[in-house]
Amino acid sequence: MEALAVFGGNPRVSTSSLQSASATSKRSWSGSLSYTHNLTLRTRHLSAFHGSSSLFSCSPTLSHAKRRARKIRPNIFLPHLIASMEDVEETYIMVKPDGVQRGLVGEIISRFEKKGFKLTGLKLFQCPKELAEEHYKDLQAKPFFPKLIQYITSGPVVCMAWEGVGVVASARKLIGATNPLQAEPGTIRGDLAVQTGRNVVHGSDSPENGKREVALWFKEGDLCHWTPVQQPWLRE
Ligand code: IDP
Ligand code: MG
Repeated sequence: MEALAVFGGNPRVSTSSLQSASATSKRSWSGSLSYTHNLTLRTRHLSAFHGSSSLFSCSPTLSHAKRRARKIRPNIFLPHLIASMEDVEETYIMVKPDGVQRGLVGEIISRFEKKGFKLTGLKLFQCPKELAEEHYKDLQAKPFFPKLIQYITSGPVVCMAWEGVGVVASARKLIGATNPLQAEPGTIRGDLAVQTGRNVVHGSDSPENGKREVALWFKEGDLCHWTPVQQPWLRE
């Protein structure tokens, strides 16, 4: 390898031979790495790097011939590169109508914020019946389905998209068991609710459903791809 150059976050930058190795949505890219010999790889969360200088010791402005003459080898710090390519998931979190009515919106958002995940979408929304039915289509055969749809459409919900490595499973842990009486203290449902039919919050149950639900509740233009300043303090 000769040299690598770091570019800022254009999510629509070039394709690559390495890109196919990563089965992630375009939406979640926030940066790119470009190898000067027509090898371009895209990665995320370059802000997790402590600037390009700590990653690449070889100046990208030197010509190939000059570098060869000087026998300069780039010093890529591999752990940073690997960490940056860890699978960033997205999850759909929703404060249900009871959570909104009970004034728990701030409390619930705060739990995910404090944990260190990245908020990429947020809106207060009156959910139409069709959307609620589509969202919960896997539960269609359950006897509680009609009541569930009535509950979810009974008032505004707060829709959120969150992003991060391991965010789907971690959010489920933060939320707690479906039945709030069985949810551990310290979890959202364990601390703030008493009944399954009023369990204040929803969280996607798999990375696939995370993508599906974020796409269902948000238009691409509603989502914000940004780099929190705290990122280098959250992931090495
Ligand atoms: P989850 O929200 O923990 O993923 P699911 O089994 O996917 O739990 O159920 C979706 C939602 O359906 C629950 O959060 C709850 O609001 C509702 N629900 C599930 N089981 C029951 C039930 O037995 N009675 C009433 N509502 C239920
Ligand atoms: Mg579920």
